[in-house]
Amino acid sequence: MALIRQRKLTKQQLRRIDKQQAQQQESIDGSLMDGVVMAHYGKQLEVQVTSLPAIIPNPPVVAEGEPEPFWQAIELGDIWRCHVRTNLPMLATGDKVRWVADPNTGFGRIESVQPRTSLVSRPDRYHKLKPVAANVDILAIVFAPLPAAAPNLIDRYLVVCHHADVKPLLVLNKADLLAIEDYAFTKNLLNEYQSLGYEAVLTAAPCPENILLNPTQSNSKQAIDSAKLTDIEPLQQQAELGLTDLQQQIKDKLVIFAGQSGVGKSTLVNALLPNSDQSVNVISTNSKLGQHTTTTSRLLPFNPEDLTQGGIVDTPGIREYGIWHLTPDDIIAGFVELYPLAGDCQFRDCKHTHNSKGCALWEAVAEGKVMQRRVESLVTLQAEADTPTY
Ligand SMILES: Nc1nc2c(ncn2[C@@H]2O[C@H](COP(=O)(O)OP(=O)(O)OP(=O)(O)O)[C@@H](O)[C@H]2O)c(=O)[nH]1
Ligand SMILES: [Mg+2]
Ligand SMILES: [Zn+2]
Repeated sequence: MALIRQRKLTKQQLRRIDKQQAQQQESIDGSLMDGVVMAHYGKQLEVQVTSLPAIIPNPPVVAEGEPEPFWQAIELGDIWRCHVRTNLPMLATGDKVRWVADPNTGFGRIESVQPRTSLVSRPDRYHKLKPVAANVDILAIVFAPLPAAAPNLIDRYLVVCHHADVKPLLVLNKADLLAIEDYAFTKNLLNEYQSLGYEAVLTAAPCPENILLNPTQSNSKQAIDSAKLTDIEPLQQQAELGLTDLQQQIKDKLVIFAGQSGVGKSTLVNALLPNSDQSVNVISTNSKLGQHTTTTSRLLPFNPEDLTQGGIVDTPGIREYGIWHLTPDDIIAGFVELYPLAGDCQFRDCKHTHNSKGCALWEAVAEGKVMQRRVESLVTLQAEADTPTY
């Protein structure tokens, strides 16, 4: 039996306790404000103030001659380092939170997290699922004629989008290179995905290599001479419109850019952010803070003063996206045109490989209804997810 002496509290004492608790709650409620998680440093997060608390604390009155104590005023748009209440789930960049700021220390504490519209997470190298970014609206899947596009990687990102509830947007960058005939394959790839119903844009990012923007440079001249000249003008217009098109598509949205190294993600991001060297600035801010420079992802807003105008989540995490945490069913669900057919396979546990007996997917390939490479891509991804790597 527990040896706790139960003391009977008088009605008056109970009332007093209730009142104290209510006062405490009220003071937290009065200090609560809205914020958005801008970056993640292990246990600490950076949160931007998006609404002020109902009760704004006043700085202490300092007597003359006394040293002025530390005081961090709470202002809209400021970014605070925050701890997280222990009972909360793992938070991610993009999370909308309710939090309190302590002007005496300059630190905040996150009290709760608002429901998410989407969550991109990925398994870390120990296969533990980690949230990468929350409330992302669009995953821009960037590919290019050079380095040559890997269709299997595009399919992988489409599966990721499906699983995370994020809308995919295919971005064929370096459209200027399409002036070179050898790269017709890449354009064709874009058409294929469009025919599956995915939104797509064609862009040429402003940079010295862009042969449409710098047609007189020697390397551009060479490329243009080898291309059919008649093709260049419409392409030029299309690519120029493309960047505006991309801008329109991601306006007021939170976007992640994913894709192979060298396809031009950073170049595009810099062109899309008003303060083009923002990503460089962020690094210097980090080093000023001294420690915790490793960040999983960071939100770069289109308008730093108004996060509702969206922005870009810069995340290294999405680059090599493992799919071990997905089931074969999760994966096929990300193949829009194949998913409805899977139930028609002769065997319920059909692996959809080329020689699978009675495979509805391969029948559809034979009838020219679906693309063979998509079925092969599905099989590769399902096999990868099925392989225990530890
Ligand atoms: N011709 C041409 N070159 C481009 C275009 N966009 C980017 N580039 C060039 O391609 C190279 C790679 O661009 P990045 O923006 O660094 O590529 P990234 O996708 O960020 O690469 P990682 O950071 O390694 O993942 C740079 O030299 C860019 O100048 C484009 O539209 N046309
Ligand atoms: Mg980059
Ligand atoms: Zn099958």
